Order: sequence, then C-alpha cells, then structure tokens
Amino acid sequence: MAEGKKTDRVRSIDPAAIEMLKVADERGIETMFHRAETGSICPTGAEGGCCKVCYMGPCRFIGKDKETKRGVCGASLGTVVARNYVRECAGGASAHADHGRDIAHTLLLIGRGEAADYKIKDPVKLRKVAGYFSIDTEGKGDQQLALEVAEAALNDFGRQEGYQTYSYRAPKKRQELWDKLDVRPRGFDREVVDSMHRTHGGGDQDADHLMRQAIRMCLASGWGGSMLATDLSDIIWGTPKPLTSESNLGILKDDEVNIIIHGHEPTLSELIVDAAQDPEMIEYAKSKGAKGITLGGICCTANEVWMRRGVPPAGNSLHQELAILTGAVELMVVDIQCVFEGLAPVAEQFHTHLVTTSKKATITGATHIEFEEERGLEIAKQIVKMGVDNYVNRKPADVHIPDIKSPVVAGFSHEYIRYMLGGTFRESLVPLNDNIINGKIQGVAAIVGCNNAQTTQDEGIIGLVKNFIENDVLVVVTGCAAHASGKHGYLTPEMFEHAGPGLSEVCETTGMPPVLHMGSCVDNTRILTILADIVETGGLGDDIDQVPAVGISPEYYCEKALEIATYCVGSGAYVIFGGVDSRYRASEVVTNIHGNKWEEIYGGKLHFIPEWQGIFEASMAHIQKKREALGINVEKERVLFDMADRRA
Ligand code: NFS
Repeated sequence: MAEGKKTDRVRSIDPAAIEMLKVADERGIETMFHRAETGSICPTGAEGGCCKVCYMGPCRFIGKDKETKRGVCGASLGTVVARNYVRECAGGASAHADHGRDIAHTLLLIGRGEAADYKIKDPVKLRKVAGYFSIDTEGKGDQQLALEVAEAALNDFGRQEGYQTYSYRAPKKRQELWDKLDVRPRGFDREVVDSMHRTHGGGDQDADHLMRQAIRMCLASGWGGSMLATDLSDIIWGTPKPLTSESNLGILKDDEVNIIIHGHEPTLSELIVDAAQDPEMIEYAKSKGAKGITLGGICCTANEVWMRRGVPPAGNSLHQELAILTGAVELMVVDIQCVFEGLAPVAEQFHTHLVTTSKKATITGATHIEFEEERGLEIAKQIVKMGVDNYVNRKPADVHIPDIKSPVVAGFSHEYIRYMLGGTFRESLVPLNDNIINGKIQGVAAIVGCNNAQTTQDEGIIGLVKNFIENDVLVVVTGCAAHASGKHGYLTPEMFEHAGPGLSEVCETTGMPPVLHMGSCVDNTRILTILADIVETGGLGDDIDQVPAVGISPEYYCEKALEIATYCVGSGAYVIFGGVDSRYRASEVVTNIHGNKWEEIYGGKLHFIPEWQGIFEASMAHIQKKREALGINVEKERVLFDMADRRA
C-alpha cells in the first residue's frame, strides 16, 4: 500500500494531504477520507431511484423493470428523478443566491451609513452596476448610489412582475431563446418557491416540464443571485487584479499564530484580514511568544481573500480537517457552505478553537460568535484575539506542518483579462478571439468545483489542467479546482513553458498565464460574462453555444455544483461532471434530457463521465466540433489587410 492510505484506493495526489493522512492514521483520527472508505452508500440513492416526497413511501425504483414501475401515488421513475433534480438544484441555487443577497444587505448598510467598517473600493463598478439597474448616477455620491443599487438588487430577488434584471446581460440571441421557451428567470425567490411547490406530491409530473423549471430557476441564480454576489463583492472589496501568494498547508508557520478562514462570504473574512494585520494585534501576538499572525484560507472564502488581499490559501475542501491535524492552527473561523460537521471532533483532539459566525449555521461543539456587519471589525478583532490567546495552548508535540507549498498568482477578473490583453486604452477580448480563430488557442476549458472524498483528491482536476494546456486549450479555474491548480504549481505565468506551442506563444506574448484563477464558485458568473463578451467581441458565433468551450467539474460533491451546471447548460455550454457517476442515471428519460434534449433546445448539455481521461476526450471532441461548425478548424491562408480592408 502506498503512503497515507488504508485501502488500495489512492486518497489524494497532493503530497501534503498524503503526509497529513499518515498522521491521522497513526493517531487514529477519523477524517472524510476515512469515512468515505467505511461509510455505506445507498445503492438506490446513488442511482437516483428513490422518492421521498410523500409519506405513502419512500418508494424505491430498482431492478430491470424500474422504468415501468410506479410509486404508490403512481409516479413514474422519470418524474421521481426529475423531481429530485429540481429540488437539489433549488438547494444549490439558494446557497449561491443567498450569498448574493447577504452581500447586497452589506451594501445596503453601507448606503445607510450603518456599516462603518466597509467602504466602496470600486466606485467605477458601482456605477456600472447602477447602469444595469437603470439607476441615474448623475451627481450622486458613492453612499447614495450604494443605497440605491442595494435596494434595487434586493428587490430583484423578490421581484413579483417582469424578469430578473441581469438576465438582460446575456447575448441577444440567448435572450430571444429564453423568451421563446419561456425560461427567462423571474424573481429568484419566486423561482425557488415555484420549484418547491411543483415538486410537492401531486404537482408537476412530467419530466420535461420539471427539467425546464430546473433551467429557469438556475438561470435565476447564474444570471442573477450569483452574478450579483460577484459584482457587489467587487464594489465593496475591489475588483480582483492578479496577486502573488503561496498555496497549501506549508503556508502555516510553526512560530506564528495560525488562523484559518473557511467558508464563503467575504463579509467577515475581509475584516479578519484587517484585524490580523492591525499592528496592535501583531504586537499582542508577540507578547504571547509568537512571531506574528499567519492567516490561511480554505474553500471559497480563501479564494475571495486570496485574490483580493493575497492571503495564502491552505487548501481546498478536503483540506479542512487536515489543516487542524497540523496541530498548529489556533483558530478556524467559519461562516457558511462546505464547512463540515466533522471539523468539530477533529478540533476536539487539538487545541484549535472552531468558531462559527453565521446566523444560518452553527455546529454542535463549536463556539458561536455571531457576526453583525454593524460591529464587524470589533467582532473580527474579538475572534483574532481569541486565536492569539490560544497560542500558548499549542502542544509542540502535536505540531506537524508539511513543508509543502507552491507559488501562485490569482485574481483574473473579467475586467483584468480585458486589460491584460489590450492595455488601459484598448482593453478588449479581441486578442483572445483572434487567437481562438487562428487556432493558436483551440478553445477554453473552465475547470471548476469541488473535491469529493469518494475520488482521489485533485487527480481529475490536475489531469485535465495538464492535458488541456498541453493541447493548446486555455484553462480558467474557480473554487476548489482553483486551489488544486495552485497547490500543484499550475497557477504561475511560467506554466506557459508546459503549454502546447500555440497557447505557449500567446501566453509569452501577452503575459497571460495558461491557467487563469477567476475566483470562487459564485465567480463562475465571471466566466458567463467572459463567454457573453467573447460572443459580443465577434468572430466566434452569435451565441454562447457556438464558442469552442467546455465547463467541467471533475470532482463535484454538492448541489451548488449541480445548479452551476444547469445555468451553464441553459446558457448554451457543454458541461461535464466527473469523479462520481450521475445520481440521475436510474432514469433513462432524465439521462436523455441531460445529454440530448437539452442540447437540441439550449445548445448546451450535461454529461456525467467519472474518469477524467474520458472527460478530456469528450471535451476535445466538443471543441473540435464547435471549431468545425464555425469554419475555423482549418488553417486559412494569411491575408494582409490594408486600411480599406480593415474598415470593411
Ligand atoms: Ni464551490 Fe466553494 Fe469547494 Fe465545491 Fe464547496 S468551497 S462554492 S461547492 S467544495 S468548489
């Protein structure tokens, strides 16, 4: 057996994780990696043939004749699986859009003058977003505009009439399609309530009709809640520009107070950064015998403070327990999403304080310090001080920090990519489109999403990143896939040396790295913006489904990932999920909708391909198919244009 594993499966390809799992094994401490090997997975649920929406069941659909079976109420397997799909999407969409709503609330408090610890860092973007909401900006200060934008954004969530404002940011042709199909999203809250209503027992009982609502609800998050989360975060904390940092558990220091920020919303984590950088706090840490304070991030909150403040990321979601296992973390502060209950029993074995902060999420065994924006910095300081005070309780014998980290560059917002390619006065995506058209860049692969304890950590993500860039496919990464890319050394400009000849040449000329970190999971909407901009820029078709691009979540684990996939498909993208197989495969009807009907209707489709090699082949074939359809698959003779040609 290789290092760091109990069974013959490989738990991770990350050497830091392998090292820490060895510590866990030696000390008999259980983590997600262990439970994935010992827990029992329901075979019916794994295929999706289980209905729990009423109390005449639960009804199981198993066996060869499952497609023709009926539940007690008469429900067919197609209805059951589609209903499950809609409900799971509702969970994911709610998480992302509620994140957006929370940021809008912070902006509202700024506008009202009730959150003195926050400022408007990007007034230009504030005005741009005001424009989307048709708010007159003339003669208005930042605070007034913040108030008006926040009110408009919050109203959009609960909109009773008309359609979501951000849906009008999609390419024209896409909008026409949505209108024709009647899937343009209405208010976000209405879409989720509608989805929960129609999936109640005895409601919508037609798989096609149910899956259409999944698209409409998820579009409400993609071209709405999530996109607002990104835009409003940029307004308050700044639109990201590339920053250098380091990644992986080796960023923790054995002679400093280590505090881990984990979760999703930047509202608290930004102030934790301020509190930890306060000279008085650093002096206080020194008075406790530490040399300073080190912050590290986990999951998407890490992405937020990594790309805006340069805070080093300690790892992706499967690293959360491993960070505590180093014995060198004084405090882990968490808010919402992807923060697992298994942290509490691991923290109990060490001196680590686990602190929950969200009104929406507490964990048994953790200390709860509820966060309020109105007293934001005061609370952040209280939490950081709690970590500093805990430094004296660290047990040197428990400390095991793997000496493993990689340099990283992160923070390629859509705005920065335009600037990088054209400079201040000619910022545009033209060089990107041109190089896709001339074939130096074959296409774009968005590698996004999670880790999943059922799969080998990072293996699928890294296998794909490596092979795509070697084959001249530009890669953009977000979420935990971005962490994986960073930990394994792929987030540096020097990586162009490992890219294929065409991509390498473009990267060397423009200074663009071949793998671009675009942020957290709500920032997948930055990718939507880029795709819409590619279409607008011209030469690559008139809608997103014509662009040679794929979206992949190689190690997805949660409902949020499903929701992202669904809004991407509704926007015209080919999406592939890997690692674990489809939870909807029990139904041929739903599998056919995912893989065929959606492509006929939206030009995008969803495939589940567990092995990353299969994902790579399907992606390259798709990119070539799209290049062929655009007529850019064959090298054209180079024509020199004079001024008249150019004007034409
Ligand atoms: Ni995305 Fe961020 Fe990671 Fe997956 Fe969780 S942290 S919102 S869901 S696990 S990428």
